[in-house]
Amino acid sequence: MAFRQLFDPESSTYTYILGDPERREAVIVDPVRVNIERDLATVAELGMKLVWILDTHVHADHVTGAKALKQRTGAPTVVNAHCGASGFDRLIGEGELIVFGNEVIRAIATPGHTPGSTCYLWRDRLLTGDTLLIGGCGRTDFQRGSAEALYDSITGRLFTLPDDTLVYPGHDYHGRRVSTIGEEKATNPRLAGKSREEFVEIMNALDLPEPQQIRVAVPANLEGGTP
Ligand SMILES: N[C@@H](CCC(=O)N[C@@H](CS)C(=O)NCC(=O)O)C(=O)O
Ligand SMILES: [Fe+2]
Repeated sequence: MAFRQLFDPESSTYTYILGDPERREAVIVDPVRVNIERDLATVAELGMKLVWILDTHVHADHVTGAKALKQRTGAPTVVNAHCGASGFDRLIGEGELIVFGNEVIRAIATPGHTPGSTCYLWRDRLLTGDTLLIGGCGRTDFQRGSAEALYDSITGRLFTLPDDTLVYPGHDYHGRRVSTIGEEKATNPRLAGKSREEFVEIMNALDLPEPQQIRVAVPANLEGGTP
């Protein structure tokens, strides 16, 4: 297997490249528009062909590179059907599989941060988008977010995975790169030992400033990003 975790310093976004070295096929998850040359170079260095372009949700803080990468590679773009997005080739739902080379990624629908937020499970690792962050979670105060739904998604879907499942988040604002389901269950301050009501109270009291790019990013991302 091949696996790369790439960082966008402006939005603190992680982009992931998953590859099958045998069949030389790769998948990218959450590409950022401004970094597509880097991402294409990484796929080329691996000697692979990009065959799927996935987004974990409609992002509010950066413009996705999905459509631009599709234009360059011909690979189809994917997002969850509940995102309300129109600019993607495949709208997926709970339990659907993305096949590349001899590998399979499973989509786990985890509404909460947004109604269409999806985690992607591949082998021993889970790409959580903004559903579960290291020591945190995605906010629920815009894009039809729901703290109740997020609690149910995290505790009911993600925390029932094996404890040693690796957690690769969509963002980290403190330089952390990877965690595990077991660690998040035990130490995530928003979730460890917290009831659903306590979690909702925490989320409703966050009072975060709007992402700087939200007014540009959301309309662009509903269309799959700018070509
Ligand atoms: N300062 C950042 C804020 C980004 C932000 O709000 N990120 C969302 C994800 S789209 C979030 O859920 N953040 C969780 C948190 O900050 O705890 C920006 O302007 O882009
Ligand atoms: Fe987000």
